[in-house]
Amino acid sequence: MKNLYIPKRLKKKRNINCTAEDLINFEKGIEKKFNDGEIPYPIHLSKGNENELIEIFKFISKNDWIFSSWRNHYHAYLHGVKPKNLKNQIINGKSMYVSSVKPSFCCSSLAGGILPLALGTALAIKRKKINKKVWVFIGDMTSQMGVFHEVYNYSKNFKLPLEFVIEDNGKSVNTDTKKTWNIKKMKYPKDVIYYKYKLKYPPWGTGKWVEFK
Ligand SMILES: Cc1ncc(C[n+]2csc(CCOP(=O)(O)OP(=O)(O)O)c2C)c(N)n1
Ligand SMILES: [Mg+2]
Repeated sequence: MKNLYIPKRLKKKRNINCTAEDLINFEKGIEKKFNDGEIPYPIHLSKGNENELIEIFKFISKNDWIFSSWRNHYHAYLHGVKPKNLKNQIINGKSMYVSSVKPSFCCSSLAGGILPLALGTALAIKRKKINKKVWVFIGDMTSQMGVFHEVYNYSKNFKLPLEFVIEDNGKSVNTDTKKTWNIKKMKYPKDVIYYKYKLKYPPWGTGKWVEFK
């Protein structure tokens, strides 16, 4: 995949049985429930990055920690949160902060808010000498926040077991990220995972006017 960069030092850890179609169908189910007025809470749907995420999750052990954002349904599904459990959490208003103890999965709906949590977890894992890694998924706009640079530097300087995945859809809601920062080409350190994609849903909701039941 030309639009996906994975550093060579990373090794594959597991097979992913789930297909792009499984992911798309899961989100379609949520879209339908939302449009039918059955989810009176904010939702953020994913579409367009199935193949990139399926590839990335092959490098993630099932015991590792995942930290994600408001747009987390695909990450949770791929990390092994059972689809029924995931769907229930979303229906009950937790689309933006799905969580799970086993597999270890945590989100924050605050832009940048997840980074210090991922860092702290990686620090604890290192101190306790546990054989796990932490993976934090952030968007292109979040990657331009000061907190990303602090967390990145701290984690590298202290050699923490923290991997960064930058998901670049070019936008922050409807704002053009590169235009905002006057950037010609997004640039990242060579040791982060990076992919570019086009989000095939609106930034939040489904684009339809919904009357809640
Ligand atoms: C502190 C904070 N400010 C504003 C928002 C509103 N907000 C929700 S999603 C989002 C877009 C962030 O863009 P990016 O990091 O590229 O993530 P994407 O949704 O494009 O994957 C913003 C600004 C927020 N969640 N938290
Ligand atoms: Mg974005």
